[in-house]
Amino acid sequence: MNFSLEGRTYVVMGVANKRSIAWGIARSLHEAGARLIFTYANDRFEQPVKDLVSTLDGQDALFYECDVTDDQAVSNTFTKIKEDVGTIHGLAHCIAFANKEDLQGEFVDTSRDGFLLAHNISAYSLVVTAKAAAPLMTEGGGIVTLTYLGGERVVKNYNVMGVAKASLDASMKYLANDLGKHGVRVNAISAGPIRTLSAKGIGDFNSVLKKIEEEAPLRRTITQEEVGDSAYYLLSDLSRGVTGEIIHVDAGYNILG
Ligand code: NDP
Ligand code: KAL
Repeated sequence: MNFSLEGRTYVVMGVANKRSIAWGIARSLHEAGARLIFTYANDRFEQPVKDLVSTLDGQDALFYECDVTDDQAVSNTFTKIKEDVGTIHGLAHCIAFANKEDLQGEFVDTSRDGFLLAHNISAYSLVVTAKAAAPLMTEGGGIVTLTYLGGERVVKNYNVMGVAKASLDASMKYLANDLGKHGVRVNAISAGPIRTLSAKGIGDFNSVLKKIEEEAPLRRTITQEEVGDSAYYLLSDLSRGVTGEIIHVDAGYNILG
């Protein structure tokens, strides 16, 4: 079995900057020989993403704007991708958003709009992109999304995002069941805390990282590269018998009681 991704094409959604988990995934896929397609929420991020990708040697990437809250934008994006490359072999979905005011205080205070926004961008977006992307995976394929422990149990301040991640996790499993018959596998990586743009400005993030360093079985936090390599596993034939799974890339923290 050849585990190189030479001759394969993957869509990476959610690179904001060099700290993004999506960027760790892009680098792992690039090193394995894959051709990459990047999508970003609006054209404000086009040049920064292009500048980052120019640092990848010999990468002949494509770029598309795709706001995942817009059904037509998602559908248009994958129509264009089909026209431009034909077949794709996988997709990394690294997208989440909640209003800042809903990521502090008590979950019970979440507004209807805040609840719906978080679920729209962070969970439904997987469903709509999987529907648009799967038909392009004519040789079979893989979809990977990013989740967090706060969807499985209560984590301070994660609040509405935890409920959205629970929805994302369940959506991932239902999608795995629907798309498996077409040779498309759907899995999630539950990453440990990493300092990214999303995590910026969130109170207490340092103390979260410190707790991981003190208590996680590996006694350290994890990196974008480590998530990237697990995504490579899930998007390659190495994991050909795996679907509907959540792999924790979190230095073992989730096993603690
Ligand atoms: P980043 O801030 O780097 O990435 C978040 C991305 O979400 C951005 O690229 C942003 O795009 C994108 N996004 C937000 N709204 C939309 C939208 N409407 N349409 C399209 N894209 C949108 O943070 P991370 O790398 O940390 O986050 C990636 C994923 O990893 C998220 O699902 C997050 O929940 C998950 N995760 C993160 C952990 C961490 O500790 N950092 C831990 C566990 C999971 P743009 O910049 O173009 O607006
Ligand atoms: C318990 C943890 C501490 C942090 C609490 C909540 C984190 C929620 C993640 C969520 C994606 C953050 C936001 O939506 C931030 C947003 O309100 C403001 N930021 C932005 O708009 C920036 C500019 C853009 C790029 O961000 C997005 N997302 O578009 C959780 C920690 C320990 C683990 C984390 C950070 C998990 C996670 O899901 O990211």
